[in-house]
Amino acid sequence: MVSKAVCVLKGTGEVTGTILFITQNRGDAVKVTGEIAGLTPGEHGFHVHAFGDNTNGCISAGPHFNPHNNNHGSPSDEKRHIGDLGNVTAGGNGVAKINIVDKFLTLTGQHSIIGRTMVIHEKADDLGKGGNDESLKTGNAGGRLACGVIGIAQ
Ligand SMILES: [Cu+2]
Ligand SMILES: [Zn+2]
Repeated sequence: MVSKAVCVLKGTGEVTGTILFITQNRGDAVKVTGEIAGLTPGEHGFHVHAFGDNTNGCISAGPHFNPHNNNHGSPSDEKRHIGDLGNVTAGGNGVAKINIVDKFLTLTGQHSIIGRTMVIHEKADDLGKGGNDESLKTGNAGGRLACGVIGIAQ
């Protein structure tokens, strides 16, 4: 059974984007594709945050989605937040093209990301290697430029 989800990113500034999530079978890796525009060139932290709540803008999405109580890490780490998708890189035109395959994300079951929020950050995510407490929580990725709730796609 193919599962699909979609997320439209919006913020208070210029940053916008659309992200698609697709998985072939329950338990398979999730493919994440899409585009984010209006960014400054370079790396920007990109995570699934815990709550699908936008009442006070992107801040209401809470911390990184972390049901196993791990430290923040890199997408390639065995122990990390489920929501840790690392960085996306914007080119000189401010557009980041996203093409990620992730084995920890899931669109089904208890730890499904549907109903949670995708956030694109102001700064690069240090992937837990920053050598301070904040690095192990947020990757020091700074402010939240845009976000959107992950919903079931057509
Ligand atoms: Cu984040
Ligand atoms: Zn994290």
